[in-house]
Amino acid sequence: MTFTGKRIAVIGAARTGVAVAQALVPRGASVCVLDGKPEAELALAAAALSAAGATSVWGRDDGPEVAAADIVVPSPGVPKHAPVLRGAVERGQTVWSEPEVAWRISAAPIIGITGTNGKTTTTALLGRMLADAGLDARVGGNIAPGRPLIDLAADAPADAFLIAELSSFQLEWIDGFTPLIGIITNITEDHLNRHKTMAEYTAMKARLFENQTLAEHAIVNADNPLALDVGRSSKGTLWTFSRTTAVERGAFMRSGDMVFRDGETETEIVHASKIRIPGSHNRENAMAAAIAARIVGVPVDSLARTLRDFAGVEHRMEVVAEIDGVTYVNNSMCTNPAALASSLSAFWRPVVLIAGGAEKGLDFAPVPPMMAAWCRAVFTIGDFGPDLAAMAETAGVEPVRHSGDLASALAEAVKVAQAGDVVMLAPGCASFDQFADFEDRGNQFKALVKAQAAK
Ligand code: UMA
Repeated sequence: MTFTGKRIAVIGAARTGVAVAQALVPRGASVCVLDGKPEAELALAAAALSAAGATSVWGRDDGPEVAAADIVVPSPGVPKHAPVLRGAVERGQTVWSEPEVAWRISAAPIIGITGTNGKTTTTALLGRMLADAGLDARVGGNIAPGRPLIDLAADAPADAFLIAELSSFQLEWIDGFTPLIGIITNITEDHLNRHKTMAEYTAMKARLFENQTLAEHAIVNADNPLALDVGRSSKGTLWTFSRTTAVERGAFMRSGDMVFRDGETETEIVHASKIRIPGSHNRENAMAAAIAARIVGVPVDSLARTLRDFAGVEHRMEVVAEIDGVTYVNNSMCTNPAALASSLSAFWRPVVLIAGGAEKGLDFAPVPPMMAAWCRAVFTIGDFGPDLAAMAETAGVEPVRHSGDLASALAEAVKVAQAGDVVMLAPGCASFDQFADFEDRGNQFKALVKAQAAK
């Protein structure tokens, strides 16, 4: 479709707002970006917007510019029930998220990856698989740091593939969006402060598949009941992956080997011990990415090579240093209980855990049994730290302490860790009580570990 002459109101002047303006102004749209914050707080965005030829409004995110727009584009951080969006819906205006606009301008097919956990690793790994096979793969979306999907879409040729991590927030306002391949890694509790119920959260993830036909592909985790249900309701060609059972079309583990089956023929891809990213959850991510890569024609030997080489994503199970036989791991991207629980067994070694932060109303029931099984010690930080420390004590971990801040927690962890242990920052919580974001938290952890290594 053409955006020429269209009036676009974008709500939020951060990464999404700037990227939408940069993509649509050159396509002849008149773009106005509104943000509730004052201009002084968003000086870089203000400069980028004026350079892009967009107008901007500061200090309010609603007003006549929105009411007059042909299309309203909310940033993902704008809640669905925000007055500005309720007003637009009541007036019967078109409200499209940035991925919807990206899909409408893109010459290249989109591979969209969503899920509660694993989507960043799967997105990055799939990008590497395609690039290693000589395909033009462009990676972005919700992944941070990275390029918004619309930024990728703006200049991609038809023979490229756009590989985009998508959050449930970004799927809230899609309409015709149809990914060539959609992947749901898993669905467990997260973001209930925004989506209120699991049913609503699951329904948002399911939107990834809602416009697909048999010409498109839906890939889901057969070991995760919610994801499997969503896959079965898709009208796309269904592919599944499983760590425990052979599947008809997709990928599974058999005697330690990853096997790919396209319905008729079976091919062994690689032995699990050769996959460089650690942990059983990463085998799931590897299977999901391998299926997508096979669909677009990546040869099996190339796929296997990538799985042997790919070392992972920053802040996700990132090995920072080995000091006196102890491995220090930055898993700051772990922001919910399911991710915390699964990360504890990833190395199959005792874990000195640093966890805590801002809590999002989630159920931590899966965490204490994993703490009991894997933790040598637990040191907690942030608002939810005392609660997590209480859980660890009840689980029988000793020692446990609420250290308060990251530097104190690391200092205590260093004292109790023994050769062969893993000291892991796996907060299981959001970061905003003590840090700018999860990257800031991970970077501070890495700086502290490096200072420790230099002692
Ligand atoms: N704003 C308003 N009114 C509101 C709400 C926000 O004016 O009611 C303004 C804020 O003042 C702010 C701007 O909107 O200036 C922020 O918008 P945003 O939070 O959507 O931020 P962006 O920089 O556009 O980043 C978004 C994603 N952020 C969120 O989903 C919260 C980024 O994902 C994504 O990388 C980027 O678009 C590009 O696609 C980050 C994230 O934390 C990494 N995602 C969550 C996650 O992974 O758990 C979902």
